[in-house]
Amino acid sequence: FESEKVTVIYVLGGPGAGKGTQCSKLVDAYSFCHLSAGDLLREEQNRAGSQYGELIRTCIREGTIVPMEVTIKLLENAMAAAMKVKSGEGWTDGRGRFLIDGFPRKMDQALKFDEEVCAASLVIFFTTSEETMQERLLIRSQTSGREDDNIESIKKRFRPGTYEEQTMPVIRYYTSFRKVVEIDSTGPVEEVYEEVTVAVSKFFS
Ligand code: UP5
Ligand code: MG
Repeated sequence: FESEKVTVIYVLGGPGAGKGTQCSKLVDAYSFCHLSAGDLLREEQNRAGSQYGELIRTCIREGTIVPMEVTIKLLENAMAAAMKVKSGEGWTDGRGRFLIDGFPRKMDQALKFDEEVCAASLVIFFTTSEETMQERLLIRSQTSGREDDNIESIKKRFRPGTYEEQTMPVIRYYTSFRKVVEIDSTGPVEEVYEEVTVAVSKFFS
């Protein structure tokens, strides 16, 4: 697909900050195609014959970042597929609208995706306390079946060095281009969503 024909919004924030929840709500209101990098990796991990299955499983369990070539390829393929299926469907301005959730988590990923696939127009960044995030993940663990929703993996996802050192530079980078909208995601889902819609409506107006 041609990068001029898509609008990309990155949705970032710590584990359990509410990225997936808010993206699902936005999909209904703005006919976005929502691509969660984590979900795409989990799908690939379970795909029979995938050469990356074991690698992805280990990274997700250990809360480390999967080599970017794998993630970028999955995102690119999913975008191309959505452009074929969805074009014309609600994308009235003729541009594909993508919410990319949980990616880029590292500076090298950001630069490579911007350069080789498409530059992001906006970054929605959810912040809340680690306590809140951990509590949410523990509740979700009762039903999610996710291999990283257990206290050991949760602790690893929060360990110093992953989020602060790898993802925060990405936020600072896009902040320098005035592309970041930071939203406190501590409150109830609907309250957070109100702020999200303000940011997104402004962007599309
Ligand atoms: N919930 C949500 N909002 C709430 C609110 N306002 N009030 C009360 N409850 C709220 O939410 C988590 C839970 O909280 C849910 O039960 C929800 O109902 C509730 P969710 O919206 O699912 O949060 P989200 O931010 O999406 O959390 P997630 O766990 O998905 O974030 P992670 O960043 O940890 O997970 P992700 O799937 O993105 O990545 C998983 C792993 O994949 C990474 O650790 C890494 O190993 C790998 N990965 C890569 O290697 N590269 C990538 O580019 C991406 C992922
Ligand atoms: Mg998620």
